[in-house]
Amino acid sequence: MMGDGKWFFPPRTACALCVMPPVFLNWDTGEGIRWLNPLDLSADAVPPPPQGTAEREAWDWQGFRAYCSGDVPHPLPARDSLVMTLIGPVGSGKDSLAAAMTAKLNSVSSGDGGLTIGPGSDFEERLRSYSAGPTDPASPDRPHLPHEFMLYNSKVRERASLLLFNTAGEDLRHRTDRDFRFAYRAAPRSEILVFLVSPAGLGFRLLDPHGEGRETTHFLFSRVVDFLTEIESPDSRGRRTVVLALTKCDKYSEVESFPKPFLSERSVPRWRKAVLASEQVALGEFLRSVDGLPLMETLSRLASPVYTAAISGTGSDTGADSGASFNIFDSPAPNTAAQRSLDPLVFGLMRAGVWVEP
Ligand SMILES: Nc1nc2c(ncn2[C@@H]2O[C@H](COP(=O)(O)OP(=O)(O)OP(=O)(O)O)[C@@H](O)[C@H]2O)c(=O)[nH]1
Ligand SMILES: [Mg+2]
Ligand SMILES: [Zn+2]
Repeated sequence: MMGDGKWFFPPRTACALCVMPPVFLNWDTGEGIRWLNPLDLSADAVPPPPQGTAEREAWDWQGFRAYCSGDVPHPLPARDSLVMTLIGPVGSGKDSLAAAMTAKLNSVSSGDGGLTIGPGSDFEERLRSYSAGPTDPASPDRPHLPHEFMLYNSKVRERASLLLFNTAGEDLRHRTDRDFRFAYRAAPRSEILVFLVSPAGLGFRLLDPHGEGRETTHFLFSRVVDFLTEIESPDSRGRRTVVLALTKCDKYSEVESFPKPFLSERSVPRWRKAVLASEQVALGEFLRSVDGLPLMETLSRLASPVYTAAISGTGSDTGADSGASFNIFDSPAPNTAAQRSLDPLVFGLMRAGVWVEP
């Protein structure tokens, strides 16, 4: 698993939390990294002994951890990690998507793609926090913090972590660039960016009276895209997966142009590339029919292709502004395919080359 210099998961090359200025990381030379003992942060940083040596093993046992050498020192995520950020207007379903993902992780089996995904340690706590109503916007003393998921590839026996950053719809309304940068600090370095649009954002106001309308959604997304392209580094575009997630698709059950197979789960093995490819075509046709292509074009400034996902059954909108309502103990709603909430992640894993088809 370690030591032979061949890693399945690509190592991060920059700290996801320090965007301005970016802190670049080199896990082999130690660039950008300070190794500290969390129990004694005042002690001097130490250089790590080479991997695979007995010295290193003893050193690891002492509990040294990688800290960022940026302005504000903080623990670095694992060497092998992917970052995913959710972006969308107020009430577009970000928390609900995160909750459904968390609850459905165990439906990814090694038979699907050689990978299994597990929550870190705090499954219950995380479901609660995703169900706590509208998310507060980030502020300097309360930044958005990621939840960590474990990725495990049983074929090559390697682990990596996935850091999921949820943001608030309110963040999109920030006026100053500084606030904006702060709220989306992990986005420029995210391998997976998910933009959520609920039916209102595609022009279905009657189905989704509380949602942000088409023009506003497009305007807000263009602002994020402008922000990201302005501070983009040459390496980020190639590594990035951008997904337009159509949320609350259960509301399209009576809409003729919406392809109905998306309202039920796929059969095993899920996420077969041929199936995904034909689904992309079907969703593309739906988007064209509702004049959603300009939105796709705007997002394609960040990466191409832009993937689409159809998310349904991650909440119910019945309690008006009650926030995410996904509950793993609920019986499924009529038009529900909550497993599909893992699609944005799977697209990202495939693109990062860490998903092996069975
Ligand atoms: N019908 C339906 N409603 C959903 C679905 N997913 C979420 N909702 C509802 O949409 C509302 C908003 O959901 P949230 O997940 O809190 O939205 P958010 O994007 O986190 O909102 P902010 O934190 O305010 O930015 C809640 O009432 C959810 O129950 C879905 O798949 N179908
Ligand atoms: Mg939220
Ligand atoms: Zn940092």
